[in-house]
Amino acid sequence: MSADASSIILHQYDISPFSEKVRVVFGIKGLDWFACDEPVIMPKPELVALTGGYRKIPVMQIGADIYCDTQIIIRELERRFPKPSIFTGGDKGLGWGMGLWTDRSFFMAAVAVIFGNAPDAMGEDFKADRTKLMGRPFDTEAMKAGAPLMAEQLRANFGWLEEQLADGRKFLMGEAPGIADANAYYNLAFIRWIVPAAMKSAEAMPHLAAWEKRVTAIGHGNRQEISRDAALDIAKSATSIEVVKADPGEPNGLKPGDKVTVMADDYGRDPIAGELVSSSAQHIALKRSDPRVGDVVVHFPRAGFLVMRS
Ligand SMILES: N[C@@H](CCC(=O)N[C@@H](CS)C(=O)NCC(=O)O)C(=O)O
Repeated sequence: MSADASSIILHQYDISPFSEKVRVVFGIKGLDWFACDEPVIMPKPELVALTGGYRKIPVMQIGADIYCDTQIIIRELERRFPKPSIFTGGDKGLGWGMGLWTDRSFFMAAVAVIFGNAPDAMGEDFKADRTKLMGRPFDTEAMKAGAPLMAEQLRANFGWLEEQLADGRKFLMGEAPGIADANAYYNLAFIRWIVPAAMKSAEAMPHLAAWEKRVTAIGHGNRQEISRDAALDIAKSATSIEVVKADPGEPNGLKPGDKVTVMADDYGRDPIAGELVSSSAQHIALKRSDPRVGDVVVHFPRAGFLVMRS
């Protein structure tokens, strides 16, 4: 099967932990998807042509709709492919909020432990790129010094998962896997890929160790590959499905047609400019054009992103 305007294309790379979060959701939902491999460091000309400046990974493309950040990617997957749901245990709402724990403090502890223990896992060009991305030095010497402290943080985070699983449930919210599992799992996967020795404290937690294996066994759905050029061609010939819609509840009166810029509030704060198409408490969609991809609509979550009038 070759990809078309209705195919799910994930702009990703294999050792990207945030991509793993989405790949687990593909697995839970049993989806067919195309992996479009992107560079690990800048420049990423094809990705930026699609997003208008957002450079983080993953980005999901379906036709001419471009979804930036795992929160909005997973929200869109749940909307388009509701069965099986990722909300398996009454966590609709809390499942999203949990992402701000697992993507920020839990993830940062994992990063510090990984690169503190394996300061040379990536080259100098990677460190320079991540210094620019984070707006502060990606200092593996400092991470090395901090790794013992961060190992304690990591064990505490693992410990919460162990406590959640302690009643013998198979997954974090019950008998079926869902968003809570995808949120938590990718941090473990990231550590296991690069510094498996740092998984000792997790392996000492029997429920967590069994759960990790269970989530690994879910797999990633049905993956095929697509080139960056082919993905861009699909965007160029497709039309966005996003419908113009004003949100009367917009706190600052934003409405369709307004020129705005959107940027992440943490790292990788490159602003993305466009014209507002629709918005809600959880979603904002901007129309923009690029010579290579034509008219596209770029989607972002609201929590964790700043919207400014341009
Ligand atoms: N909040 C973002 C975080 C994404 C993120 O930090 N991704 C990492 C890779 S896993 C990244 O983009 N690193 C810089 C890069 O790949 O250029 C999300 O949920 O998608």
